[in-house]
Amino acid sequence: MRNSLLTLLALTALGCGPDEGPAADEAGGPATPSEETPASGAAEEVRGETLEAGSSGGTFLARVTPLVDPIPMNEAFSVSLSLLDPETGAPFTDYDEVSIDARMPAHKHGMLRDVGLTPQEDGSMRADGLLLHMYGHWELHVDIRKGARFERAQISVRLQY
Ligand SMILES: [Cu+2]
Repeated sequence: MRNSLLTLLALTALGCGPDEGPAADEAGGPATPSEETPASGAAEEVRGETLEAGSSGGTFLARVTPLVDPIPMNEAFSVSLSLLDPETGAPFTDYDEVSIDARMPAHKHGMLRDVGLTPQEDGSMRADGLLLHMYGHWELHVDIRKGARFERAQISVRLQY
């Protein structure tokens, strides 16, 4: 009985076509995504917990949703990034430049990678190429520049064993 069940599982796995994207990791942990938005684009079905923080001067709210769950160690991953007006919740666009980076404050080092930001149709941005190369406490830095003024929102991420 057990053998035939294993065979069936193996056949099911083989049945996944290459154009279906990465299979959802159902054993990924207790957290299930709280919102299941229909994917408008390709292969963005897996989403981690949304993290957010207000900027230092209260000008904007940064919202980050990993497009993978859990965040992998020492492996590039992507996040969805949205900047919002803290009072109205409307998309915040009053800046000249935006960037996202990550640092490990306890070790005084950064991420060693540049992150590309791509605007999305819904007003958010997709950040590709984030890579956390150690376990522990990281801070995501979302920085905007408006003229000569800079402002940062800082989001804590704990990468656990
Ligand atoms: Cu470190």
